[in-house]
Order: sequence, then C-alpha cells, then structure tokens
Amino acid sequence: MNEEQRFAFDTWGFLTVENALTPEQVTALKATVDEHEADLYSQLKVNGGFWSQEFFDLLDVPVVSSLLDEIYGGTPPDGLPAFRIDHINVHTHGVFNKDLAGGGIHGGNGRLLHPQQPHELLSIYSDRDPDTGVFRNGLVSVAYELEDTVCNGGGFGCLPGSHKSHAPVPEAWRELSKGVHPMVTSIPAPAGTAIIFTEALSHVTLPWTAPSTRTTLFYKYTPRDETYCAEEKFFHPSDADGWTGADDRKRTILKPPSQEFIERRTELGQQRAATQGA
Ligand SMILES: O=C(O)CCC(=O)C(=O)O
Repeated sequence: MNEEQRFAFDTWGFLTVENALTPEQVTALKATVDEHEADLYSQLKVNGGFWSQEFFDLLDVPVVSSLLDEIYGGTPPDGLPAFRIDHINVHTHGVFNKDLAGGGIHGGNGRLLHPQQPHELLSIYSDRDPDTGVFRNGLVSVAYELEDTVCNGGGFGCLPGSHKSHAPVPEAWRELSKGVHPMVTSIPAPAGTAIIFTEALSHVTLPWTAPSTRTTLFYKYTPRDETYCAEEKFFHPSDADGWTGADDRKRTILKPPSQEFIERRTELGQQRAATQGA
C-alpha cells in the first residue's frame, strides 16, 4: 500500500486502484455479463460455477491482493493470502438500482454500533492498531467498474469516514430515491478501476442517469477464518478444478472458514436469538 492508499483507506474507508483490469479484461468480462443475468451470490458451483476464465482470475488480482493482505493484517507466515472470498455479486443498472433512482445507504461498523454483541457475529468492522498501524477488517468489497462512472454522477457513493462512526446514519439521509443528501460522496471511477471499500463504510448505489449500462462486479472478502454469508453459500477449493491458474493461492481464497469458527458462530447466533426472544 502506498502512502496515498493507506491515508485513503484509513481515513475514508475506501481506496481506488485505476487500471486494476486491462481494457481486454474489461471487454471480455462485459461480454460475459451480457450473456448472463446480473446476479447476487454469483459464480457458485451449485449455480454452474465461474462464468469464464476472467471471472476466475478476479479472485486473485495481484495489485489488489497485495492491498487486501495489508487490509487483513499482513501476509500470513505461510505466504498464502490472508483472506477468503465470501461472495460475488454482479450488478447492472436497472436490476439492482431501484429503477435507477438510487438505493438505500447501508453498512456501518458493527463493532462500534453494537459493542455489546459477540465479535464473531459482527462480520462488518474496520480497525487499525494505534501502536503498530496494522489494519484489521471484516467484510471488504472490491468493486470492479466495467463502465466509466466519471462524468455521469452515478455509481458508487459513500459517507467517507463513516466506518469510524459510533452513530447510525441519520434516517433522513438513507433513502436516495427521496433525494441525495449533499454529504453523500460520489466516487468517480473509469472502467477497469477497482474500488476497495470496507463494508463498515456506509455506502450506496447513486441514481444512474447515463444512457450506458453500468456493470459492476463485486468480489467480497473476509479474513480466512471468518464469514459473512451462510454455509450453503461457501465456495470450496475444488471450485478451482479445471481453470488455468488453479494454484494454492486460489484454493486458499476459495476455502471456507474453519468448522470451529462456524460452530462457535452458530452457537452465539442461537444464544442471541434466545435472548432476544426471551
Ligand atoms: O452500487 C454500488 O457501487 C454500491 C453497491 C453496494 O451497495 C454493495 O455492494 O453493498
């Protein structure tokens, strides 16, 4: 991470990497999306697997993975990635953009907003050790823009710095279809850019007014031994079988969290439900 990226991620909760994808990758990925439907929790084996080699390659884009390692506390001693893929979403305008009028602001730092809850249940957080400067993060998104979001005022929006907030986003700001509060910041990104943001950052889809089709791929990661999504949505190392570049790195990224973590999380979730129901 260079000093600009470290400042941006620490202070605002996101950073951008221009040219993370080559124009050839952008073209190939867009063509593949056009053959499919925009999809949440996409690329899972049960749904047919990765749509193409380019979709598989995006699991581990070197310029992005080195940043993710730092975001997740540094490269582990085994030299393999510090993170796993949690889920992949494919968005196009009009499908997930509420008739292009803008979405609802969501996200927030679970550990600051709900400090009384067990950490295992709060997969959305962002932290930095004040002494060492080491980052610790839960769910982190890498949004690959396949269409310019520079001049049209649409695309990814957020409240920079809100990943450090102990207070929820004001209700009156939340629903963008009712109006975009001036504090909501648009993050312009030419096609091929990766926007890397912690889901602890309050963020949103801005109204899209351009005639072009916005196409964005969201690769969402967690630390190796954590999860955001439920067990039936896990990827598995064998999902790499048959693809070029199916190495130990990719298989580590596709690995589910440990069984111990899953059981502990399930138990804590049941305890919380019982307490809330009591
Ligand atoms: O449209 C965007 O860029 C924001 C997407 C979003 O809200 C999310 O991935 O949680």
